[in-house]
Amino acid sequence: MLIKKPGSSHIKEHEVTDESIYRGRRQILKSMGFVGASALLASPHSQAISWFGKDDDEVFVTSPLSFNSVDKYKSDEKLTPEAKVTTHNNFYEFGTGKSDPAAKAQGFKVDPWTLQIGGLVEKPLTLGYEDLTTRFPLEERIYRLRCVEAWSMVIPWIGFPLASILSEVKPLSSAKYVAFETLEDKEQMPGQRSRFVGGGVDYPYVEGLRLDEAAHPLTLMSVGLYGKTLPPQNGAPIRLVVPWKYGFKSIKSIVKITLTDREPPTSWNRLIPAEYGFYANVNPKVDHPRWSQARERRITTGGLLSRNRIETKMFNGYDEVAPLYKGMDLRRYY
Ligand SMILES: Nc1nc2c(c(=O)[nH]1)N[C@H]1C(S)=C(S)[C@@H](COP(=O)(O)O)O[C@H]1N2
Ligand SMILES: [Mo]
Repeated sequence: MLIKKPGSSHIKEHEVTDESIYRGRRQILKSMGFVGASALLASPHSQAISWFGKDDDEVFVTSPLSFNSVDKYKSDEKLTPEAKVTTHNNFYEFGTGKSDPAAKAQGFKVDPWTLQIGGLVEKPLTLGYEDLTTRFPLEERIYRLRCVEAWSMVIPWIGFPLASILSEVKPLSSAKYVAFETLEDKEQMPGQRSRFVGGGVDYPYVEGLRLDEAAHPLTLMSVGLYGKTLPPQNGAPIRLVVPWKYGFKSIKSIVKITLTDREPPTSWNRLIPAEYGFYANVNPKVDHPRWSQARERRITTGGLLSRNRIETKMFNGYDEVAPLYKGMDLRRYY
């Protein structure tokens, strides 16, 4: 649902284009407290609504979150502006165009929500909407996310490690992989109604990780970005972020997590196996059959600078994951 912005005197989100300004605003929000910050927004539903600059008089529904900023995951890199993060998306359930999700996912119902964690575990767990932001301590982590289409963003995610869930459900020794599933809802997701709108993907969208990848401390369950709950187009109310893998592994709007003993199917691998493998580690040395993966376009200001091309780094620069793949031929396991 798009909410009309109450007045014209407010700061426009798309004017917030770099980290220093973002930090400045965060400081203001913090010093005022959330209620005060909401009052600043002068909205009739001030507690629950924030504003995002889709355009001048439309905003997405989000809520402020409380979280800790973790030193290890701060960054000197220029952040991708919030207005870009929330309008340039891949979420084929809402269409294959980059602007489709922001346009078509508004009104997506995230409350109530049920996330079930089961399979080869000692203690299956079901989380409801409130649990997603209250059960595990939330952290802010600035991660790069690189799409297989050779663009990348730097995003201040909020979430908790997937490892927190795993240690609670206690995987059985037979568990070797973790399978993820997005909501299936043809009513709400036009891409699931038609092969054309949905890009031919088999729905529900599914993804998978090896258990050691899933348990790696970098692997994040994200519930927010830029200080607030996720807007629908970014995968509300909860999505995965695996920063050393191509973006398609970071599955959105998750309803099911299943521990298994065999490699789970993944949507893109099913659709075009020669182009998209199970591992999908960011790797500048292994080209996509139709284009090079050596460089990427870092999306920053949205102006001419956004065409900046930079070299893609192995594992997207997250070298600490290299031991997970020791001895593996990453050309074969792409
Ligand atoms: N359910 C679902 N999850 C998805 C996708 C999708 O189409 N459906 N697209 C993936 C791709 S290709 C990318 S690059 C990232 C984009 O995340 P962002 O829009 O938050 O930047 O989401 C991933 N997760
Ligand atoms: Mo992607």
